[in-house]
Amino acid sequence: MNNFSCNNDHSLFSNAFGFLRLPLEFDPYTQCSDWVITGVPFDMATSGRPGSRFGPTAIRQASINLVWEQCRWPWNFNIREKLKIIDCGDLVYKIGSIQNFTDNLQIHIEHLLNSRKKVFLLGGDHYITLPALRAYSKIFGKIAIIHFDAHTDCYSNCSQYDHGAVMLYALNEGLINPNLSIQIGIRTEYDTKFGFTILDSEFVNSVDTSIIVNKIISVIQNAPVYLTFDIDCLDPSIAPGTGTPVIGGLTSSCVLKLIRSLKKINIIGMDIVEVSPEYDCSQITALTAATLGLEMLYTQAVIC
Ligand SMILES: [Mn+2]
Repeated sequence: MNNFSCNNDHSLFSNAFGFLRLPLEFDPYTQCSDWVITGVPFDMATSGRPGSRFGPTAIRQASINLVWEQCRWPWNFNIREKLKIIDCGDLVYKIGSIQNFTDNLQIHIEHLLNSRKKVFLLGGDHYITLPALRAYSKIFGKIAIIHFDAHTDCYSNCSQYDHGAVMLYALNEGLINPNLSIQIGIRTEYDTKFGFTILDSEFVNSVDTSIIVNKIISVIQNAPVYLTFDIDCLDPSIAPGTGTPVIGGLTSSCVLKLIRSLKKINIIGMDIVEVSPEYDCSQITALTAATLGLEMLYTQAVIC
């Protein structure tokens, strides 16, 4: 019978449930774990092309390609032996109600944080980060953010529910400390008045990655940090599957180096957002997101 068990399934296409083929745990609050992955299939705050509600499923599907490696290169250990990760499936909310979605996500994260778990969200559009920051701020006070994006998401002409104003609302609500926060990969119009350290894509693409790493560490210091990764910080030639692509972005090898350097940072929560599989080619955006997600988790396993 064992031959028919999904535990023995090493295929890249079947029995694909949670991230990294983890079984779905629908009661994550009482389960023992370090990190809880939650899919957030929400894209009602998208200003450009919708479709990131299908992001979590695409990322999970692509992550199956990463399961066969016991120790992901170039790490020298098996993450499963150092970090307990569970995937609790997708957040459920009343379809059509952005407020219900907002409340449900914040409550879900608060429950997890109160049971001493960290949360890794798979979006969804970037609006999902706002209820997450509200939950984190309730427990940790004003936190720092590392924000990878093509946009600052500080645009003042947005409605209450808009993925282009998430960081502005987070600032106005006092959830984050801009002086301890950094935005990386920006290449649309921006204003420095908000206090963030901004490393635009032209700068990131023209200097050695070690300079960027040192800058991140010097800005963040020892502050508790929420890492939010908008996939559109990457160049559209690498990550076309997203709602608001902008050319001139970062390369995946640059971003891999930056993510791997974050093992020295006190990360308390993470997300990857804006993967929109409808505009993807050969699942490359989903694979990139899945791989970066695994790399983010590896940085946390080093700390354990
Ligand atoms: Mn964004």
